[in-house]
Amino acid sequence: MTRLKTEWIEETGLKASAWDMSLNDMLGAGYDEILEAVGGKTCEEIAHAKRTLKVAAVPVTQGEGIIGNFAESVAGIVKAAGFSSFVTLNTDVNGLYEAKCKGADIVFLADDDRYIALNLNNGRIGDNNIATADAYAKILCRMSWGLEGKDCLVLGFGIIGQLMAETIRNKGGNVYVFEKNPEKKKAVLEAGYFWISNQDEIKRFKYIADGTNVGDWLKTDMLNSEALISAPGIPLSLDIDAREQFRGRYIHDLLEIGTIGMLGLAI
Ligand code: 2YJ
Repeated sequence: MTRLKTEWIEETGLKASAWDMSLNDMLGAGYDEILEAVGGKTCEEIAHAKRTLKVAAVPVTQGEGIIGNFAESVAGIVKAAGFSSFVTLNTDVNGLYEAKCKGADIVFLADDDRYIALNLNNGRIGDNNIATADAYAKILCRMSWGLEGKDCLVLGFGIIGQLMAETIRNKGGNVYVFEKNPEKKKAVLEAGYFWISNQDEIKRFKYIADGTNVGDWLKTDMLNSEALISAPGIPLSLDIDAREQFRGRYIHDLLEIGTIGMLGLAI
């Protein structure tokens, strides 16, 4: 799991509304649709949640410690989605206590291993891995006007890759997995997916979900010119030229889509 860096998320909170608009431009769907799709809620339920729920982001010092701007970014994203939100002054357990005392219904918090949204009223929980993978797989589905019967390539068979593969299969897609680690072949085949280890084969695919966490390795000439790429992996695989060539054909962010999906699961 990639640990975010302060400088990567300096403007995330401030730009969270603009990113919602960009998603709407590119996909005809933004935060509201992610809340609906990942959380399985109706738009009435979501509108009610926005009016009534208070969300707190609690900084956590455990392990490698606080990432500057992390809790602020989370609160900013939640606010941009239309919810009331705040960052607690205190950290860890004391921050959780503060959140509850100040009337928070949902708390967001992350340590080095897990990032969750916990609903203090009903016990619902939104895990970042589950929410991120589900949101991005559904984004790929939307970008592609449905995945039924389509050959889809999942890059990387880590946690996010595995979860995206499941959602893609549930959407009717034929799942191929490109993974460099040969030890994962057995698990890929046992799960009923096709195994690809030759990088040249990536070019065959128009529908790609990228769960790898090595930046800048995916070059323009490795990709199908019609490729649509849903890319939660951090850092982004596409190199600078591919980012330019595939502008509007790939979706990637560092925190927003996953956080909104978590909120969808927690409300
Ligand atoms: O509160 C803080 O500022 C920090 N404790 C945040 C830590 C964020 N955690 C991570 O980035 C980990 N890599 C886990 C993320 C899980 C996402 N799949």
